[in-house]
Amino acid sequence: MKEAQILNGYEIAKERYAAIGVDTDKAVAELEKQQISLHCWQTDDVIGFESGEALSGGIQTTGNYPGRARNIDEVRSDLEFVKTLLAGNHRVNLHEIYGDFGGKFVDRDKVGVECFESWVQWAKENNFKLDFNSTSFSHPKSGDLSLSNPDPAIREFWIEHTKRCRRIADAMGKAQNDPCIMNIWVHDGSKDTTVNRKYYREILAESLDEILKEELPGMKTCLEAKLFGIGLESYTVGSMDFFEGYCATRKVIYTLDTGHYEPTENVADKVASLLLFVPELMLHVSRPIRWDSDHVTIMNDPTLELFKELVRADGLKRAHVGLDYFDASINRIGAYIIGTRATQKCILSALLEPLAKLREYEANGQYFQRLALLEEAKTLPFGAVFDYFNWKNNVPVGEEYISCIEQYEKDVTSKR
Ligand code: RNT
Ligand code: ZN
Repeated sequence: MKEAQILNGYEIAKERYAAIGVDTDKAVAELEKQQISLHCWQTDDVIGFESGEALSGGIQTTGNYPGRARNIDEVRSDLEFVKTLLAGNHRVNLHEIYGDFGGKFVDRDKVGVECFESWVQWAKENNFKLDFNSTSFSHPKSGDLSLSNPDPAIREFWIEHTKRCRRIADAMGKAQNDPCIMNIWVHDGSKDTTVNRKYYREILAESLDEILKEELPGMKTCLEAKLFGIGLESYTVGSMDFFEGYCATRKVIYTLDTGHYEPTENVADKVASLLLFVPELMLHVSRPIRWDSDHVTIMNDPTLELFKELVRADGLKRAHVGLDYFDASINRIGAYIIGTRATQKCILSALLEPLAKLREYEANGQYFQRLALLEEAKTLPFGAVFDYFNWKNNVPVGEEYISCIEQYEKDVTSKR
């Protein structure tokens, strides 16, 4: 797109928004500050570098598009390329199985900071901040139950793993002078009718209490709830109710993965309740199609609503925004850019809402006016502001990134 076109479009948009009390420059500045945690597992279909064990634990990737990253250098090179196509400074979200194990097998109860030193170094060189995840899936000891396992040996193994991961996250946070956000998701559940439902939840709560005992100022822990997993359809130990209660009573960050709720549930509406009772939120922005299918995030109604609710609740500053999908059926780098830019579009759209006026209408009981303005806001020249945002940050504007990704595919990923 031509520079003059972008700037003219922006000037018109700026005036139009100003007329309803919205400052577009301010919204763009806020969006520039909003970091998005890029989930490293989109590069290689959640395989990692531990042993190449098949993905298990209720999650699944589908597709075999060529060009999957096969080793640590390829994951890093893909992420470095991704960075060139995104405005703003972002984070990289690592799973434990993406450690730099130096060709050796390091079991999960033996992992330590040394396995992530090269990541810390790489992140520093590339101006990324790191986030982290313990990994309880894809392991011979995963089974159906990990932290909620009645067998003390298995439970201890996973407690030890998770404690070590928290220490790794702490070291990352200290090295980058910014807390590393560590997510704990365990797949624990059961395929069929379960009668001891409360029992496993008691064990999970006990395990988590044990894990969280250690004070680690360089990191923050968050806990992810889920509806069900593949092969674990009837019962999920770490359900919504479980983690809402746990996070509220223990004051722990709640991870809201948009793929983890009933298909007709209004996920966005959870934000304004959760923010009253948990310290912060971690978001896994995803797109479920019929189930938790982890499709590439797009600018759709649920995602728009999610960020509108966050802005309306003044909660964006209490939310850590991350992505969580794994699509192996299309160009994986393309999947990153579509999803990250879609998330940025949804955030921008929320920041451009004429909130002051809408609140005034609501307070006065002027409900026709409120609905009318919400409708009109949908067709304001939002795209011109998003184009300007990308132009201002020297990254491709609009569909220009398609050819950049095609070029990278030609030069790099197609040769794998
Ligand atoms: C699984 C959870 C979890 C994983 C990642 C790989 O349903 O969403 O966040 O996707 O940890
Ligand atoms: Zn998730």
